[in-house]
Amino acid sequence: MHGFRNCFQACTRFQFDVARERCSQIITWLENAMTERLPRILAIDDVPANLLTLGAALGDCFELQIATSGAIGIAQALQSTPDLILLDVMMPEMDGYQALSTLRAEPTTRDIPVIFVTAQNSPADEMRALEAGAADFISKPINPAVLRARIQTHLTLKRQADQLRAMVFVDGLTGVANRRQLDESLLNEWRACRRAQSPLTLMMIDIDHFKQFNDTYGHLAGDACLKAVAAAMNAGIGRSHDLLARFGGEEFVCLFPATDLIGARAKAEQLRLAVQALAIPHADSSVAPVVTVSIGSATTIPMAEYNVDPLLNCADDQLYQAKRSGRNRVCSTELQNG
Ligand code: GH3
Ligand code: MG
Ligand code: MG
Repeated sequence: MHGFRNCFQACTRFQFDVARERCSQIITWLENAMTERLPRILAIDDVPANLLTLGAALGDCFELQIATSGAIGIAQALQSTPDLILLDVMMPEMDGYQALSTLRAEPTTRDIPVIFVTAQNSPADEMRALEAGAADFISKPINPAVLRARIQTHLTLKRQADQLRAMVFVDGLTGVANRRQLDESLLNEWRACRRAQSPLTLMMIDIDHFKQFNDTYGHLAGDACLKAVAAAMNAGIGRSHDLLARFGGEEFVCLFPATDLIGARAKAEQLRLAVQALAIPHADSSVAPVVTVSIGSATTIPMAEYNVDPLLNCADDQLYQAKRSGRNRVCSTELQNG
């Protein structure tokens, strides 16, 4: 596979750029497919013989995990987040319906498809299972081929739903978070920082003279520039709760929980330098011969109920200061009583 990749990369000199990129994408896809792990299926049934039957039916297309009670199964699901759960209905202590409602209440396991595998087979039982939130219902004795086919269908549906969910929160052009994701993260981080009484930093980042960039190099080059700027800044976003989002147009917002004024200044400066280091030519900028950004940063310890407008306005004021005082710079402040 590496040999192929090298071969296609060597084609650059023949200017087969588009073909090379397509081939490279296909090779990446093949590499991923080859290293992809098997789908992980958790089977929960109190009768070990039933688990053995399921194991034999699944063959070696899946990685099987087993649990002999609802409680053990839930603990296992929370720990290993399987791709799909096969759940027996009649079990002592906690039956399948109780187990399902617990799985649905936990954020980690809420979206895992659950198939009931049960000796009950009346339409009323089936309706009850589906109404309780089961993805499907299979009667014992199971037919191995049907079981595998149904599992594959639900795994595909789950993958598609995950992809859609992810797309809803991603900016189409740059691939970083969008406004919807930003709103959600802001609410969560505001609450977390308020609980911990720790500082929350929000930065507004705006590309300098970007209208001029579009006018000089064209809108497509402008789009490529936006992508490169977003990628460079995203590479500098280290911690898992930090977030870079496209706010709109050529403006981005960065969110840094547990970051005080001094940390914010250092972080903002790092982002500014990362963009400058891209060295994207901008011949008509009065600031520098390359693309640059101005950054306004505001830091506060959240005190009140969620209201992020003062923090956003404060960062916006700082951005305005950065623009007015020459661009390609950082202005930052602290906001009291956030
Ligand atoms: P300043 O330094 O004061 O920020 O000047 P500016 O030219 O960057 O600011 P202005 O708000 O006047 O212009 C923003 C430009 O950003 C105008 C618009 O065409 C461009 N823009 C916004 N969204 C996109 C986009 O998705 N793609 C491209 N190529 N350009 C965009
Ligand atoms: Mg702007
Ligand atoms: Mg701008």
